[in-house]
Amino acid sequence: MSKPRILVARAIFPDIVDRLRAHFDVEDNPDDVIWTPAELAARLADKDGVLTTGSQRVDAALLAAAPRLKICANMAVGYNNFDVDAMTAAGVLGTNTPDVLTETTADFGFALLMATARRMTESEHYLRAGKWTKWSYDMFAGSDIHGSTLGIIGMGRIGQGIAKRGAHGFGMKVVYHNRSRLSADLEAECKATYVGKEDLLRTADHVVLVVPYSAASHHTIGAAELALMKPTATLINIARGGIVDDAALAVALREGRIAAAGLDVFEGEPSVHPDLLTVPNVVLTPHIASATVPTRRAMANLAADNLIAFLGGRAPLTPVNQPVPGLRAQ
Ligand code: 8YV
Repeated sequence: MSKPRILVARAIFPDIVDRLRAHFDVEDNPDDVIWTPAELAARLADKDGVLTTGSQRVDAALLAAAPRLKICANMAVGYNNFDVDAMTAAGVLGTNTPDVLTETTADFGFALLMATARRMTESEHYLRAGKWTKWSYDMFAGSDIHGSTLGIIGMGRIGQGIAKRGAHGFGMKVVYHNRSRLSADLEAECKATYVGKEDLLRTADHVVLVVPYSAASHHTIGAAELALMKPTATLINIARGGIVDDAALAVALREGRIAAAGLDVFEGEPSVHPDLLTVPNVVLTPHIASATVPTRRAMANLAADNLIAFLGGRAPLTPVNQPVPGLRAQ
């Protein structure tokens, strides 16, 4: 019997592609070419499965061009690149990579918070530019982390990881806002108090965004929300571009309406709003919150395991939908 055919749509660890080759006929993308949606669709015309990353859109048009496709395994916990309703209606399973990146991403969120509050990149640029000639009392004076109030919007697994780091490691008071409240046990574990979004924005010294992207969370932080924040506050976005109105944020940073921001994700990335590139009080990183070698390997392996299980007739490990089986061409 011939093996199922899959596409590994972006370059990933070669040994994990080899692991997939033991189960499938694999077309991969070792040069990491960024295909247009039409080029991706053409490659999927004869495939049973695809390993995608968070930047590849899977929508009704793509599914119509891929009549044999049964599974899209995202190498990402976020799956806003999937039109889940269209996939479910078409009988296509989606999977993601939860849990394996939680602690690594929470580490990074906290690192970005610290770098932003303590003005680490701004001061490093100053030093590298040869401008450091003397000590002065207010040179790169930032804001404290220990003992301050940490506000987390989006209290899923990663948000909880950041809360624990803040509460247990730095003695922060943690408040959070989420679609639903955590159980009393989880609130106690995270030492976190549920508050309304406005309350959080008004009282937090550091606001961290970890909410999944959807139409409902688009521009969770815009000009009106920035206006509620303390002028000394920092804003950290490790969630998705589009959660923050980047143009409004650049204005707020330039006008000193908030003290600083740390951003790992951007509207329209890899493009970055030009105004964010010219304000000094922002730390910018290229969507690397999950980027450690062990975690990226765990993500790729979990995406591979989902393909191997599902196309091998077994239950997927981390599904995001429940399509009716048998709707797709064999
Ligand atoms: C990925 C992410 O690196 O998991 C996610 O949702 O944002 C990152 O860990 C990115 O989406 C590429 O797949």
